Amino acid sequence: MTLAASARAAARPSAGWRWAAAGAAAGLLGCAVVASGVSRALEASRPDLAVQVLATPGALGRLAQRELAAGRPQQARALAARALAQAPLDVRALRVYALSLPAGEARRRDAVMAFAGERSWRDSDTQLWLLQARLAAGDAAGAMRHADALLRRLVKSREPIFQLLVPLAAHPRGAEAIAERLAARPNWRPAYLAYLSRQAADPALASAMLKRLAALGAGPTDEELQPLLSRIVRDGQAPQAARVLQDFRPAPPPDLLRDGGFEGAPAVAPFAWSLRTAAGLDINIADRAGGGRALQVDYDGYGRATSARQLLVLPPGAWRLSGEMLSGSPDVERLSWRVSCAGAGRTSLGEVAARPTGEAWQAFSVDFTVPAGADCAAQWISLVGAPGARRTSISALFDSLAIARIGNVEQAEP
Ligand SMILES: [Ca+2]
Repeated sequence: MTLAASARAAARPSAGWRWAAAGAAAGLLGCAVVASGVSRALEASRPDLAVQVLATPGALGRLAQRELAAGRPQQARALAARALAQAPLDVRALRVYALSLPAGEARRRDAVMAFAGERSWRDSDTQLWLLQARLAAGDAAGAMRHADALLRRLVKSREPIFQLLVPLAAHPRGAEAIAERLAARPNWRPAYLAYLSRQAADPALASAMLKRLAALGAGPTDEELQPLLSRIVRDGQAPQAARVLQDFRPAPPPDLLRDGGFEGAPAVAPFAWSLRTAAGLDINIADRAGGGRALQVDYDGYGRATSARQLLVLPPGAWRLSGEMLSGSPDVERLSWRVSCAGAGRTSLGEVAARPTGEAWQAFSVDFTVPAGADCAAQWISLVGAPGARRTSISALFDSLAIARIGNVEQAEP
């Protein structure tokens, strides 16, 4: 017996016909689910059949939707009207009815869609249509109500909606409407801010949005700030990124090394220590005997590795890197601190090798000059491992790193 024949047989009028139909369909579908579940499954997979045997609003609505998608608006409207006669608030039927109205009835269509949207914030198709309609009408606040409803639910497919919102962010009223939503910290906020930072043609759009949020008392977290800084650095504008960071995290002195004492002072990547553990290299921030914390490195002296680094934006001029270290390892010279230009040339500006210190901490320093020019507008300070011929065991602690100007400041300025 085919599914259709079975359903027709089961559809004989009787007190329990719905149950019978459901039972027959359940047998055919080979699944032992409850009757209402089968009704829903039938509605979803064969709304044409479900209309014959069940005639539920759900089945009528689905069939109406199918007809509309197939380019038969009159049939769609008739089926939607049947569904609405039984269930006047069925959102799918409302939406299909509205969208199958002839072009001359745009006002009625809009009114029914708005009603459907208010009825259910969970119907994505309705919310998306309303979002686009509000955007087309220039109603930023209205658009954001629907965008918010969609984005809170569509965790995995937010990008197309973020894309719709990029032009909105470029207009003052649009940006204001977006910021109002973001200020409530919805679940889509970090993803949206990261998208805007990475994808907008001009990163100033994201920067302006973060400033709006700060003005609303809902400024960016470090995680929300980081994609914007990385974007600006990637665009080759590291000093600009440092200024943006300074706007949001005022911390004197702004341009120098951050958290040189490894005490966990607030910092946002890439203007923060980035520690990289590799084969033969273990690095972490550890407690220091006598109080405070320090950078601890264990290195086998064999792999080539950059273990810790931070982006700097030192203006041109003469500088001194200083710090203190502790190591009893004879081969510790294989570790050195280096300052180099962040531009394509990666020109090394200065380097100081570690040295065995015995039991006591010892100071170290190296002087270097930052040249003028775009290639050296930003610099990396890094702890690098220079591999030797044989493995060894190197253990060292570094602390109190600082960078300060030396020489005549007047002359050093560009
Ligand atoms: Ca320290």
